[in-house]
Amino acid sequence: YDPDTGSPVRVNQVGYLTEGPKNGTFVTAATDPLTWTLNAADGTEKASGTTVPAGTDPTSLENVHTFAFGDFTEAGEGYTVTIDGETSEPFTIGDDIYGTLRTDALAYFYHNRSGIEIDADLVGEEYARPAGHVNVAPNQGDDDVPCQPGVCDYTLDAAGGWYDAGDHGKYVVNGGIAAAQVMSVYERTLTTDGADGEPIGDGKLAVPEQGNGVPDVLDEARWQLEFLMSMQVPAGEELAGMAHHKLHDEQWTGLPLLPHEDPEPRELHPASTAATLNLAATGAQCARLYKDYDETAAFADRCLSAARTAYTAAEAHPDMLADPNDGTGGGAYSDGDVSDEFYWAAAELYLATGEDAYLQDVLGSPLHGDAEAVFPSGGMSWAATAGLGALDLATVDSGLTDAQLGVVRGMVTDAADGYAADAANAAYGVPYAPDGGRYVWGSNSQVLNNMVVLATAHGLTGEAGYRDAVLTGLDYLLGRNPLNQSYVTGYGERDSKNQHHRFWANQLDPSLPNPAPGSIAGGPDSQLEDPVAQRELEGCPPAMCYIDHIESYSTNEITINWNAPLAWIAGYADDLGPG
Ligand code: 9MR
Repeated sequence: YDPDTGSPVRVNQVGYLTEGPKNGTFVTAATDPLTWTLNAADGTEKASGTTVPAGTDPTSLENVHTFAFGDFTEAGEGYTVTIDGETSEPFTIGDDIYGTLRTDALAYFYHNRSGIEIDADLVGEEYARPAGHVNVAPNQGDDDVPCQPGVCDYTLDAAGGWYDAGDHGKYVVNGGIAAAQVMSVYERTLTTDGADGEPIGDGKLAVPEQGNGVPDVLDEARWQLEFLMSMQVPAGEELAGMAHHKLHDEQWTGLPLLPHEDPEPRELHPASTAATLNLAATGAQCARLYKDYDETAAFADRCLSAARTAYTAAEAHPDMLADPNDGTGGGAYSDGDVSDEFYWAAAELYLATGEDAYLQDVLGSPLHGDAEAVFPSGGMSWAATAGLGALDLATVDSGLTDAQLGVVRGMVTDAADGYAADAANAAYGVPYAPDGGRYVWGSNSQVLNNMVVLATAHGLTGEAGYRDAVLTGLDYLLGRNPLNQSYVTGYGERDSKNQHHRFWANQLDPSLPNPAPGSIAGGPDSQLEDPVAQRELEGCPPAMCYIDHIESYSTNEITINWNAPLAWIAGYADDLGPG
């Protein structure tokens, strides 16, 4: 295993905030400190210092040094760092380095909408495409989807929503956390001192709903919320109020394949408790955010009613687990433990309604007060959602007593303390120390979700250490890592651009585009869970088990539930810069 990692001087290839920490990593056999120099674009030396030897980094099994130039605060572009004759990729120092990332990361969702034409006027000719799954041949359409045999005898109109990922499936579980985090991109701006939601307001994102009086980020989330609600089992049916786990093609399709060309029959899969609670949680969050706009007040009511019905149904069917073997034609997204989904849904319903019954379910949950259970060291994910509820309980105005608020905020800061310590211990500054050192499928999203917890703790306490760990997390994702890889398309000199995706498939068909800017790759997965990874990455150290190859779906896919925390973090980081 011998990847091309370019320069051994590793930096954030996008840049560093003027007043923020500025750290890098140097791969070298040397054991004594070395001199680093910071160079301006014209080559003049602007600062220098010595590296700190850090020994063997367990995530890359390489000997490394770290270096820090946070004291240097002169804004500019094209800076590089040179150590021992080796020079880094160029980077910027400035306050406005994450503004386009905030909107690009959100643009991902419009690009991946189902059931609507993607308009060239909004995305350019390269990314424009016809509507997918609207029952125009050869498509089967999502407007009248039958169940798998034996599952139900009705059909649902489940058109719309976002495609999950590189495939054309639509799943309620990862769809739920993604919708929640996109809504939280907006809600963060309401609950955090100094944040400014204007860059995602009406008229700011490239979405067809511009100018409708509602913040564009809420328009985007609504596209998915409507789909989530459409997955609910209709009244009068035996499982009324439950939500179907997912809808996707009968058989897996190959790459490349544009959505409107997908000829496979679509099928609804059985209802599950997890999906139902995703609907309850996101419906409740919807109710609380969309009621503020006249244009969406009725929609908010509909969300709340769906959320209540879903929660009641989940209580009546608390152990309908999705089948882990139901993975033909789409992902299984099975989850053997739904106590976290119950916690999340109860928290959101309490925050939406103020009702004591929901609060008692929060307080009575075995997870409540247990920071390690609510925020696992590996991070929140589609399968570990309790933290979403805890973050909202900690930040959204409610009738919680000071003591109750102390417990939830304590969980957030306890977890953040752990992630900050992980970042401080890591030679690459990453706030992610998974069990056994194993990087999981979608590890970059785990890093991001830990950063969301850190950023929330920063908002609650103002402690700079939390902010710094978020920023070193961004450094890791944008190039300061063992592969010298920026995992976000269009950001940094060595960016990922061949992610696993059925129509952003330029690697397979030059007439198709690469992923749109602002699309984050899943990242290193040390389990090597696809044939390309198994062939190309054998023997890789954990943080190097990644390849920018379109067929490596376990290391290089893109999904809505990974881009959502990227958008959240980009907004947070953009708001850190003055003005
Ligand atoms: O993100 C999912 C990851 O946590 C699982 O380990 C993996 C295998 O079950 O599945 C991932 O989700 C994929 C889904 O099953 C199918 N569409 C693409 C998703 C992202 O790779």
